[in-house]
Amino acid sequence: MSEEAKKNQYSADSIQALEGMEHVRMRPSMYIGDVGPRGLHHLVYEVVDNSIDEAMGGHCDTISVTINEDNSITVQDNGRGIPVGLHKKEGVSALEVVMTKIGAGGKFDKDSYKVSGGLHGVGVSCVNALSDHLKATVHREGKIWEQEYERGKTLYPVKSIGDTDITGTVVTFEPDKSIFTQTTEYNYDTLANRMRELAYLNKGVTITLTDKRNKDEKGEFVAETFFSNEGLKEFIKFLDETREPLIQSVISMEGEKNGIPVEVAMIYNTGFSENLHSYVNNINTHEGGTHLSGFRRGLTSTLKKYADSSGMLDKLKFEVSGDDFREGLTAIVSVKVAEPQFEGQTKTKLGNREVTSAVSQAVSEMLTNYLEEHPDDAKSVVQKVILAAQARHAAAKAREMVQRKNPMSVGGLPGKLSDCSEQDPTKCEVFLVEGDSAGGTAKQGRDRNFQAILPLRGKILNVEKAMQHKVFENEEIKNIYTALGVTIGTEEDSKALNLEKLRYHKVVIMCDADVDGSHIETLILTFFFRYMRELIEGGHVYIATPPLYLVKKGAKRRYAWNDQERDEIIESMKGGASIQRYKGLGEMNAEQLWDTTMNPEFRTLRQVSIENATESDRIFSMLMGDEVPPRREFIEKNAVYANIDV
Ligand code: 0RA
Repeated sequence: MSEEAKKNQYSADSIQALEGMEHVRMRPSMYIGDVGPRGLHHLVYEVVDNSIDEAMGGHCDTISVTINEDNSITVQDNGRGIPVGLHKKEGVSALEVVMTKIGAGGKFDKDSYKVSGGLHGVGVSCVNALSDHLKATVHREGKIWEQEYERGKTLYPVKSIGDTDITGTVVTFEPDKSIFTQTTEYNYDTLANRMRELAYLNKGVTITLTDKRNKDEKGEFVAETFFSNEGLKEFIKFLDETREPLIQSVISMEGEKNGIPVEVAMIYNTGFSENLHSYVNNINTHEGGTHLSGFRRGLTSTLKKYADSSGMLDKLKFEVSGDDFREGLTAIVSVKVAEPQFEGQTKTKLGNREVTSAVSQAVSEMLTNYLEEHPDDAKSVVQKVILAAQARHAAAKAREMVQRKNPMSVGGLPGKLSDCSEQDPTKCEVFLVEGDSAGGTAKQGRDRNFQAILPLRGKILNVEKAMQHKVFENEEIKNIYTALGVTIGTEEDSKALNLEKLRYHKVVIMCDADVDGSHIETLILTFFFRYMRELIEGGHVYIATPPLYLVKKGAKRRYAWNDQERDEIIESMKGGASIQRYKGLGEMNAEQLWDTTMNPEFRTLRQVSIENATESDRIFSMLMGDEVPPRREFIEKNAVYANIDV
């Protein structure tokens, strides 16, 4: 290539790089999912993932994440440091390439086993593009190197700013307020949950999280250190902390099958729910996929073989099904896949076919060993499976009742449902309302064209403590199924929810804004989480937010949703205002309920999402389970009423 051609090539490349970065700024959602709180936190995960990669290669054992006072984030690791030398093809420092080229990642380090990377695997350059300001500092070969950027644009060439005797990379970034318009405030708990999860998934790596915005009682910054010696084994103990174990110890394995690193840990508890968590390259695969199928296959075939040969099934009059082996099971499957194919609605379902048999084999070997070495535990598990099969038999009948009713015929709808006239489900909403009296008010206040009301009587069943057939026999729960028009069981999965005939695309939980109301709200959410997870994942579940106060002065009426708003309104009215505290929905008349809580123009609906299914699972089992002490601790820690952000 001539000098001239080289120059042109270089500028062509840098234009391409620029275009890549511009594209990230133009279409951020394509890269980080969204520009709400989720996307904002995703930036941190993306940077941390790079350090995790370095740790997985065995070059790093400590990562620190700091939320700075101004909500900027600093991530530091003690790895080798991003190379700063000339990148031959690009003609600039490798550091600059990593920071400014979309998809550059670790391309020039082919030998490293690179499987981590954020959900979208976009790399740190994407974080750079979406940051007002970013500074990268590298400690490497005795020198400190630095480069800064604004909205992804390099401010100066990589320079050396001094000497050092450590190695590692430090990245500080400030998310761009013009992109993250909703909020640029980081949530400590959200980051802590993810760092804890990463520590369990990558044992031996110390991850610290420091919040410089807040101090504790001792006057020190709020901080936590996450570290796990035993990885998934400890993760299981953490998840099942509030459940009673059925067997002596956590069953676990770690190894490579057909070239795929596989880690599995599981335990049985005395409860009835199935809690499976799966990860691919440290990413939570909510929708499951081939690794989870492999786990199920290995578990079922091994346990079935054992149970058959034990003779314990001989007296059973019906077949044991796959589901029966998973009642009271908590398990985590974590695999590392070089080129993962993500499928499904939220791109969290693993598609790689070859993974199924790898995981299945791993699970078979692990379980066969355990059952041989722990005959007492093996017996307890088989006994539990038999109980589950019997309960399922009873449940099948109850479930048939739920399924048989055809929700499309008016006759089949629950009598308590006040339906809307609109036929297009995408335009329809149903309010699940606590109590008949509030239900009556809601019925008067609603817009009957598109809003339906289903009153629920008092406390609904705590599904966390109930066996399946009790759940399907429950009157209120049956009403919810028929009103929504959803059925259970698809061709692929006997437990999956069939949403094809969902009659309302918004399902709104409307409860009193007090402790009882929040308890009922939690009971309903628990039911949705355990039995209608797909409804939450589809973004159909919402929580209504009735106001707490009515402030009146003469003919003026204003509503307040918290104490601060109330005080501001009182002040703006300049004295003489009277305040009414709404203790329940029942204290509002139909018009007030419409104005504040139901009218789409003015209401605030909180959409329920499963940001972290693992954490939600723990919270539900804790709030709803048998063990009281941890629940009290949780509620005390979370003030007057536990506002679960699932
Ligand atoms: C590629 C090559 C080498 C290090 C890294 C990437 C690296 C990247 C990040 C991102 C955050 N922390 C990091 N630490 C290291 C080093 C190659 C070598 O030294 O031979």
